[in-house]
Amino acid sequence: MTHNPKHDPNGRSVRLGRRGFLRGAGLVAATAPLAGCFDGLGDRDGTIRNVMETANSLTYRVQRMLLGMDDLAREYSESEIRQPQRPNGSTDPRDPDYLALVASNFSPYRLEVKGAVGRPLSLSLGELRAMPARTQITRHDCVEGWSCIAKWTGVPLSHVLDEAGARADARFVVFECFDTLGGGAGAAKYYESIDMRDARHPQTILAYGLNDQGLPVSNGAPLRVRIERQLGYKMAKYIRSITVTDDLSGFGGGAGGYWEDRGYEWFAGI
Ligand SMILES: Nc1nc2c(c(=O)[nH]1)N[C@H]1C(S)=C(S)[C@@H](COP(=O)(O)O)O[C@H]1N2
Ligand SMILES: [Mo]
Repeated sequence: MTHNPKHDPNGRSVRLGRRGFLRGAGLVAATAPLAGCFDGLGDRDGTIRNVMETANSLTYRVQRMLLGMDDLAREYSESEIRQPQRPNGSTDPRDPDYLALVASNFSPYRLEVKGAVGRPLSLSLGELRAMPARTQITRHDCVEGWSCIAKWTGVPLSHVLDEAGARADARFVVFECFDTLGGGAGAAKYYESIDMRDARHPQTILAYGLNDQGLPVSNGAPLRVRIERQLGYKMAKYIRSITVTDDLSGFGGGAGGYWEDRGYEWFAGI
């Protein structure tokens, strides 16, 4: 499946999702329990988005104000996992370097951590799995209007950033991926970026496990990021490197992500 910006809910650029809004207002308990994967979320915040400003920078500031630094996204119980996590975007990368990793069961895989760090790292999956782990059952919201609840296990990104000695005042973390998305002249490597606040958020993990199993190829093996307060397209799968930087202009088309280069907003808070 691919995203067509024309089909993007027209308020996505300014969306202040119901969850985020109610959480900000302290009304989480009033939201209906949601379970499994389901469609039809397109209108869920129609009222709110219509009254919000359109400038992404303003949205960003407003959401940051409402959400706070460390507010947690809602976590669910085991019984609320009803279906497998629905694979979307790239689900079976054909890039030769990725296929080579699949062929050797990811044993040669190394996560590169570089940029504004005191100690650049090259981490094997064994090293990542030996780090402190966090498991969380959370809801994934795709901009296309579907959601899934799934259980993710991985190492907090903040731990990896600490190990690498990431510069404390650096602004962004960029994820570069193995997969190429799109065809013909539009084909490009997937990448994403987040600010340091989301990078250091306690629920931001580099996940290698899904629903108590290893992460499947369709969901981003061997490593994908979870950023629980933003939409699905921010959560890079098939991560090959992490770069700490103040400047997004050197990556992809310069807008901070594959979909951002094609018109999506950089801050996709929900
Ligand atoms: N590398 C990479 N990451 C990606 C994508 C992709 O195509 N390539 N798609 C994004 C989108 S739009 C969504 S909704 C989620 C889908 O994650 P899932 O396949 O685990 O459901 O991954 C995101 N991360
Ligand atoms: Mo998505």
